[in-house]
Amino acid sequence: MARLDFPKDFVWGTATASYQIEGAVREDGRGPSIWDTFSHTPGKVYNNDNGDVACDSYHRYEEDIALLRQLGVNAYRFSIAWPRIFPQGTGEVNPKGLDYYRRVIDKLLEAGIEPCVTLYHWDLPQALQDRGGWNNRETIDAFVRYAETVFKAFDGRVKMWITFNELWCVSFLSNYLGVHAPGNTDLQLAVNVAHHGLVAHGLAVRRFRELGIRGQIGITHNLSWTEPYTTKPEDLEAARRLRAWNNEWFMEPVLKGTYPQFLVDWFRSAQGVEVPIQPGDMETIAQPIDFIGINFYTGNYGRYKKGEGLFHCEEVQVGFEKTFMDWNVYPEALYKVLSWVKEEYGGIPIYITENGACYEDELTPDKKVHDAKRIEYYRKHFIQCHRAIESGVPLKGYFAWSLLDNFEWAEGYRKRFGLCYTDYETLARYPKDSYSFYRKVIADGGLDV
Ligand code: IFM
Repeated sequence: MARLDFPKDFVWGTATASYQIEGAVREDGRGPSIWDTFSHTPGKVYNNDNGDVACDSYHRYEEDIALLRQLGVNAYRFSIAWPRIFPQGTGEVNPKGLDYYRRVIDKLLEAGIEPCVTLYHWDLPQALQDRGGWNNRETIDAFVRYAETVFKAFDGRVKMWITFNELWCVSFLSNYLGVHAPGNTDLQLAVNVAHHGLVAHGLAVRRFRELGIRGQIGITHNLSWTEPYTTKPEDLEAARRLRAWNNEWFMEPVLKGTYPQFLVDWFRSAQGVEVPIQPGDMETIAQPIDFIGINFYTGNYGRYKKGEGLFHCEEVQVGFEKTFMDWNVYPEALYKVLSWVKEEYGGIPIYITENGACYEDELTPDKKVHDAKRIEYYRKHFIQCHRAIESGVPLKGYFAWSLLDNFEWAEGYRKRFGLCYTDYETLARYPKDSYSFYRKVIADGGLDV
């Protein structure tokens, strides 16, 4: 048995997002978001579930913070719902929206937990979508106004800020694959959305610096790893295209001020799609940031197959265990991603801002959940985090997804990622075995393997 100790100042946390946990969608002046519209459109979400009530964290946040305190985390990542702050996206600030997050932040600080705020975790005000959403550059200006309002309101109390969560999902999953709100299926539109999100990120960072806001700011990308199945050139290239679509397309503009040229050419020649870059955009996007957030869940093997998807790359099944999302359990891919980020982008501090697993949980009559597979998933990923740190990757912290089971977007409530089980009938929360496991890792500052 070996002992894996993490650095003393390692940040241990959990993460959630507003629409997934809050509920109270019509309370205290909140305006509708694209997720209200989408989830209320029959057939878009499994079982036609929606976030009207979700985990009711809007009313139960004190209970959630008590769970965080018992867990022993030193940070909690949550997102602010833009439509609570500006119900119509722009216009007058809604003070009650700010008050809610002030209460959450105060409670966290009282509990000795650092708040880590994500500004955009997908709940775009519907009023902005009605004017074109992220396809319209006016949404960028609205975002910057929203961001600066929140920066000023919580300056000094929030020390860690994330502009966007997973622009790949905001753009390609939501506007090309049509799986998430607003549900479009147009590649040019998706590329526009990705670009405008990146510009909005850069402008918000610039504003953060101009205002002299204290603390660190970064962005979170969902990265994954496609390993080529063979060393044949066509397989190497196919896997590379898929990795670049998931990873470089978002990392390179932010950290180098360029798009991966071969993919720009690919989009242009294979799809007739152009990136809508305006003068100054790339400099804006590449504002220096303090850290990069990585959400990591899975990876795969890929090989060339003509006509397969956008990039002629098919996934090869090599016998990985799968989670209930049907995602491969491939912990070494986390190490590969972290090592690649260090090699490609130098010493930028990294936080894993999400990692976790969905399994079919069962609540026993004595209100326990014996989620051994989730524990194993965490254990294996902690080993890879430790391995990365040992090899010199500047990994500074880890946020488990998620504190509690919640609204899993198009999958509704059937897919559970929580360390705590949510009983959606009573809204009671029950810590699972994985919660106790994580608590011990945090308390011990590491684990025996
Ligand atoms: O639930 C989501 C989260 O909102 C964004 N990252 C992936 C999670 C699991 O699918």
